[in-house]
Amino acid sequence: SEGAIKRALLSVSDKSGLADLGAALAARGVELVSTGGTAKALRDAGLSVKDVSDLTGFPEMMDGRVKTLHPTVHGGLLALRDNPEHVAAMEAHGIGAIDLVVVNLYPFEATVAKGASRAEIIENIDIGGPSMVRSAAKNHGFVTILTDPADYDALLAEMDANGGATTQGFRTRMAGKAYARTAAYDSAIASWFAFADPEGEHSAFPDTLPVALKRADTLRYGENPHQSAAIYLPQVAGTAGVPQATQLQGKELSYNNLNDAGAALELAAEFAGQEPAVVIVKHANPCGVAQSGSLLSAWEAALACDSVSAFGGIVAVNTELDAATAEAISAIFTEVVIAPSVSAEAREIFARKKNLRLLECGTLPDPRRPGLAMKTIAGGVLIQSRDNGAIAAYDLKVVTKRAPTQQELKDCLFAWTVARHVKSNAIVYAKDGATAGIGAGQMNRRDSARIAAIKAREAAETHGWAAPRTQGSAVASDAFFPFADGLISAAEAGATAVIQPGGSIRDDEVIAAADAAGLAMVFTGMRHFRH
Ligand code: 93A
Repeated sequence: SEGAIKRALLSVSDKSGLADLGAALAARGVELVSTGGTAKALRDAGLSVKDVSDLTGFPEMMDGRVKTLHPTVHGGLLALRDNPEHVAAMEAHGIGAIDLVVVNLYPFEATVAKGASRAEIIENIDIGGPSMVRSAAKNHGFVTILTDPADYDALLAEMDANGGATTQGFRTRMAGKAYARTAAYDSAIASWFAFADPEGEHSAFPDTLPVALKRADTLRYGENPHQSAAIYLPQVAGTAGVPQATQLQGKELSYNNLNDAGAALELAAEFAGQEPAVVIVKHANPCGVAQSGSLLSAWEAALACDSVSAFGGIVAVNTELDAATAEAISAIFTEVVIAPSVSAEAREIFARKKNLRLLECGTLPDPRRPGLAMKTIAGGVLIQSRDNGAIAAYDLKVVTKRAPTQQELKDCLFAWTVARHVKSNAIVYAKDGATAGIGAGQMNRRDSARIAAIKAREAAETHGWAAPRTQGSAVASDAFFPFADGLISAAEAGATAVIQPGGSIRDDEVIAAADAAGLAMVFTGMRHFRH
């Protein structure tokens, strides 16, 4: 009938569903034309197929680099069937119309992901395939383009419902999908050249940023129910994080769950290979972090910091989650738990909490890895290298008369590690490897210090401690104290040691105040704003 598909060109690297599709098209009277490997697969399935080389009069050559790049193919794809001049050109040059194109491309992304050689990667840049895809998609007024085996059944249903033709709506939809595919394909190629080519000159900030991100999932909603959301992942081998983790149980992860679990995991990863550590996060800020001889005691210490905020929290740990800790975590309402591994007993314990989302991530992300961090603002996107800078004990400069004791130094470094994961302005008190009070996200540093101290006092009341754990603690500030007041309030809260970047024009005043209060203070020389 009018517009029925009479001739199809099939050229696919991913041959899944090919034989069934070929048979279904043949049964509907469609002539099949194919490139080498595809033609062979169809013949092996007992179908009769014409070779593209018979159409073009040229053999496939140069290791297949030139197979379909020919006017006979592209003329058959691009000719407007209702344009007399186009039709005349087809007749004059012996070009037959091609009504359907089924193409999927050389697996460039998978070749990169498997760590192939540069030569193999280059050879997997498909040229003829995307050319046919783009020609067919441009001429979607007449030609149907399929680039995804998932659409084969829909094509057959279309044909059956329309006397062997497809509807304009279907062809338009498939054309849009086809260009999205070739755009993503070229993005992946451009990304590889920009960031991964072993012979390339890499810049973190190329003139145009090729982003090869693939949608992994659509989410139920975004940060709020009236916002829509989806998660996209980089197509890079060896990426470790929350989206790559295996969900062992529980409800679907929400946008906020993913965001919070990401924040929790990044902080837990700071303690990779060290003593057991527990991080509890709420609204992307840690509300309790501790390291201890056992995971259970780390959990207890982390929870004690702010058990009110921990309700409905997101928990990340740096080591295998054991039964005792699972039991303790289960005792309070927890949204998400993520661990490198979860013991069989711990899994059974969590299984009683049907809604709790339990994730096993295998390896922890490397906190020092390079990468880019993005943020949208009205009118643009800000991109920076991720905050992977770090200091070690030997980078610290003692600026007070008194140097920190070994224990104070340990607590300083612990507080500093936590502070870099707290939204600015961040003030973190820590004692004996546990946070004692966290002040986050305030517009001035003194308020963050006050809030941290208030929380520590509340924790002391809750637990019936004689004094808040800020007594004898170390305090970290993510950026320098611009005035002495913040430091004085930390001393009043009982801190005996301070870690901060330094670098204020009033450093002298701040150091004098520290000396007057008998504090030991170290400068890191590195700031960790986080907004
Ligand atoms: O090397 S190419 O860029 N040159 C071409 O002319 C060409 N035509 C189709 N690659 C080309 N293709 C690709 O070959 C298709 O996109 C498809 O992925 C693959 C199918 O080859 P075969 O049928 O031999 O398995």
